[in-house]
Formats: sequence, C-alpha cells, structure tokens
Amino acid sequence: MKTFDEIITDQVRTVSVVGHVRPDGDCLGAVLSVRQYLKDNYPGIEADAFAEEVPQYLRFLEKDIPIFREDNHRTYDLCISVDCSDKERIGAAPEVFERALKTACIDHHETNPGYADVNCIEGKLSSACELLYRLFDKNRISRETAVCLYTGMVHDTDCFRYESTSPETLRAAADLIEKGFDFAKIIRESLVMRSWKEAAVIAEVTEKAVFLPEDQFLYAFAPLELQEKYGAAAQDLGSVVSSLNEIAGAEVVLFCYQLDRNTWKGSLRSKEKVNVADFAKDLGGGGHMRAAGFDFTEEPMVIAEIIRERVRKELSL
Ligand SMILES: [Mn+2]
Repeated sequence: MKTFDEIITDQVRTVSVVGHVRPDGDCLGAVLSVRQYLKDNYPGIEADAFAEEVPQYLRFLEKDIPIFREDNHRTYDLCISVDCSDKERIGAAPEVFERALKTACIDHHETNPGYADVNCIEGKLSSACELLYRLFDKNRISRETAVCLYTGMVHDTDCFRYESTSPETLRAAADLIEKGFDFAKIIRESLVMRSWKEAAVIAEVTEKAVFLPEDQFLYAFAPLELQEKYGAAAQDLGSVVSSLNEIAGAEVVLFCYQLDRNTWKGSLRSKEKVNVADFAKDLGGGGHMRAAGFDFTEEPMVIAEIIRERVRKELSL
C-alpha cells in the first residue's frame, strides 16, 4: 500500500477532491478528511472539495469552508477521487477530474477497475475512510480529520455491524476517538436518529413492502408520489433500506426509490449468504457484499422479479 505522501508529489500545488453521486457518510467523510489533512499538513497546497448536496444528517462535517457543488473551471495539479467505484459515478464535477493534470483514486469497492493515473484500491476494507486512515501519517491526523474518518467508518459498517469490520477497523476507530470528540453524538445524530418525515416514509414503505419468506426476499418501492406526500427527497431515504433490513427472515432486501420520471435507484442489502455486489454489478451498479446499489429505468417490479430469481438461485431454493 502506498502512503498519502507518495500521492502528493512535490510538484503538486493545487488539489481537488471528488466523491460519488448522492454522497453518503463514507464519501463525505473521505472527501472532507482529505481536504482537512492537506490543510493541516501541507501549507503550500491549496485544496478544494467537490460534492453534491450534503444531506442534513451530515451537515456537521461541512464546517465553514465552502464545498463546490459544480465545476469551477479550474485546472488542478491533482484531482483525488475517493469512495467512487467508477469514473461515471463521480458526483458534482466530473469535469474537474477529467481536466486535472494528474489523477488519483482512493477506494474500497471491489468492482473498481482503477480509472486514475494512481490507483489505491483495497476492496476488502470497511470504508474509504479506513483506507485513508491507513494512508495518512497517524501522528498528523488532527481532531477535525479524525471526526471525518470516524464518521465514514461508522456509516459504511452501519456502526461496525458488517463483516467488513476487521480488528484493524476497530483499532483505527480506537485510535481516532483518542483524538477526543463526541463519537456517541456522531453515531446518534448521523446514523441512528431519523427525521419525522423519514420515519413516516419508513412506516408507509414498510407497510407496503412485500415479504416472501419462502424466498428469503423482501422488496419495497417508494415512487415519487409517496415521497412527495411526505415532502421527502432521495437524500431523505438513506435509512429506509437499513430499516427494512432489520426484518428477520429476509436474507436479501431490495428497496427501489424513484429519482425522477424515468429513473429509479435500487438499494440492496444482504445478511450473511448472498453477495449483492454481484447482483448490482450485473445491473450496471456496484457496491459491497452486504450493501450495493444501481440505477435503472425499467418498472421496479421487473427488477424485483430479476432479484428474486437470483436470490432463489444463490440460495438453491
Ligand atoms: Mn464507501
């Protein structure tokens, strides 16, 4: 594995950091930890972060330094893409990545082919933030950087509940909380608590979900009309699939929510036997063994049937 210093060569004076579309805790934690680490330790370097709109529950990571939402037409010496499995999935400003004099990719998706000049991809790691923790010099991680890294690790492991959590993950988390911050508050406010409208969406989606115990499969949809009824948007639906995944007897959970008139997003979760990253990959998406996703334009019922068949096959039902 490389170190971060090997990616930031002497010639680099300006750096941009980008992540994936619809950023989650790991993505924003990774983007903002890189910016913070550069700010703290590389006085000669100017670093800018790019990300699509930050969901409410992650706003505490934002600080008062602006995050660029779109292309600012600058050419950076180096653009670092984090937590993004595919060049096509870069959110906010893919042009910034394309235009950069040099590119780097730091990621933990097994499906990542390596699309930058320098690629640092560790498919077995819990999170992009854990990978960054390993690349950074431990003694130069500030409290602010630690908050970002810890948030990313907690989010991508659903609070250390997935098997991707290794002894090393927990050692990294232990090291980070030694920097002194309210980690219980991060878990509570960004991961566990839900807004009232999110809770209302979860209630209706759960009520309308279809559970097929004989197939160990559960699916649910949130069309635009349902989202509009509660004033919820795609970024308010992040916790729905985790909630559905708490239902016993469903090895695989599929939650589809409509993004616009033509596009849906499918989120997959599995508990212990099925690798849903393979399913998502075959449908043009990506992800991890226990959590993966993809976009689609078909009717959601068509997708539910495809996934159901695959679950049956995988489980030899
Ligand atoms: Mn991630």
